[in-house]
Amino acid sequence: MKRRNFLKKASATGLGLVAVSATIISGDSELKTSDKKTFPSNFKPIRPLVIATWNTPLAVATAAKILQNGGSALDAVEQGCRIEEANEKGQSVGKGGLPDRDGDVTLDACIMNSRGDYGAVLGVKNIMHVVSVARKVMEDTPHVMLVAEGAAQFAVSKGFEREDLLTEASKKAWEKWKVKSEYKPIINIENHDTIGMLAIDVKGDISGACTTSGLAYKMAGRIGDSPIIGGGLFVDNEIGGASATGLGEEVLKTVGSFLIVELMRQGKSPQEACEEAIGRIVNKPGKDFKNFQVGYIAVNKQGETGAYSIHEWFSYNLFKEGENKNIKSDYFNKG
Ligand code: SD4
Repeated sequence: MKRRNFLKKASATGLGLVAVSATIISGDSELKTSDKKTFPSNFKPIRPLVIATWNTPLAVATAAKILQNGGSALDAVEQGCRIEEANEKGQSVGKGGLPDRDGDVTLDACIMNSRGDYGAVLGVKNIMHVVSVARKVMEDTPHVMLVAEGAAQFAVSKGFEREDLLTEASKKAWEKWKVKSEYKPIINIENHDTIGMLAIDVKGDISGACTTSGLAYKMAGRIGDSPIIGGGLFVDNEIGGASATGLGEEVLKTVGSFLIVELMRQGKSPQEACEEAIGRIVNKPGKDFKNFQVGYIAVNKQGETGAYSIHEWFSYNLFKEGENKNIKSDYFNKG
């Protein structure tokens, strides 16, 4: 039953819903429209634009170049993310990513286009460019997610090559970790280069992608937020997009990226929306957020951006109006 009909029926049957609060009815799309942030008629949306988690200047420059040449936001985010996947020094993504407890590098990635399509691969071994495999899942299969060996076989069928992703440096780090085998997420140290990227192309269309090797020394089979729609990434071409980094379990429990986009839909700026999403994590009763980090980035359709994290030292790269800058994010825990 439509909400309006339900309300009519309820008052006709004397259920006494006269004092229905604004929060209850705020889900109605007619009302939501009136809540939407309005921009002056001469407001020019900022485009093209790229925003990505952490200090990822080359990835962002690569994406920006595609957009400046008239390419699509989808191509931009895919190619941008591939830069970090191929960067062996980045130990949270692609080749060189830190392995799980058993020494296996397993990768997660997803991608969303401006039509709201989504593709993802989870827990994939031995394939470097998982963001591109995720795109193939989105475009060439009737599914949205492929996992582990099935995803790797699909990748191989599409021409991707299997290769060893464990570099000497990551192997050494894992061997050192094995001595104590202590698992605790370390703020900003193990979580420093998962890339979540959002782009707006010259036509104003928005796409996003996210790729990671997940938490270092995770349990075999563990999947975080990065490849999960609404967790590590969400894009709605009418509203904007959001992406996450940090302790995926906390992002998933609050459906962080979806939450941010929905808050923007209700009229919040990207900055306000990111702050509220962090608030949902840190304000849980008894939540000890001191020992983990979560960071969000967001952009709306007009090209306004936002970023917020629990702790200091989260940063993001932003390309707009011809400039590509690394910017330190504001954060919650100011002691
Ligand atoms: C995860 N969110 O798997 C990812 C980890 C991350 O930088 O962001 N690392 O939980």
